[in-house]
Amino acid sequence: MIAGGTASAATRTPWNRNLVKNPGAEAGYASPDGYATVSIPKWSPYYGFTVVRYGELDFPTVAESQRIGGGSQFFAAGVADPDTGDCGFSQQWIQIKGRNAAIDAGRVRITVSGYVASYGVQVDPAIISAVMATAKDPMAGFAALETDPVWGTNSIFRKVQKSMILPAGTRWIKFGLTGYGHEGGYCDAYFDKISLKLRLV
Ligand SMILES: [Ca+2]
Ligand SMILES: [Ca+2]
Repeated sequence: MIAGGTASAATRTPWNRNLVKNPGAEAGYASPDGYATVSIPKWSPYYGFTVVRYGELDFPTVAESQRIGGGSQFFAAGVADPDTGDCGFSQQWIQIKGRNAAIDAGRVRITVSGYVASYGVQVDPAIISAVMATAKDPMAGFAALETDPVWGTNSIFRKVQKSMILPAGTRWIKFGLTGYGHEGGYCDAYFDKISLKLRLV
């Protein structure tokens, strides 16, 4: 009994812990100029989504990183797709293990949070989202949680946060960082210190 309990506790998704992997863009390399894309450990980036070094010309400064505890790198939606004009986004799938009964009883609260910023006064909205799904399948999503869009912050980061009760049937979460439109050719939706936590209520 004790051994079995320990084993199942180890495989269960923990409460009150950040479930996002590489949440601060610190794993892997930054873009050499803020424009070129890079591979981002633990994330699936699309279009121009990339990682930028604090202090890169025309991007948030090292002092701004120090103010928010942002480390040396952050995420940016990046260069807009030249054909469609679409901004980049990045996703990771999170599986919730061993919590089905609590979820289906309406007793699990999800909270997403992070720091977001954009360039100058440009309308380059940044949104953090979580799509609740029954399976690891883009077609299996049935509910969504999104932070309020933020733009025009003059490269100053703002903390955003949003939460809800996880709907019954949630087994996976498709977590995403998205630039929702842009001025100029670059989608200046910046993200850092991203978090997704579950807690029992
Ligand atoms: Ca960072
Ligand atoms: Ca822009």
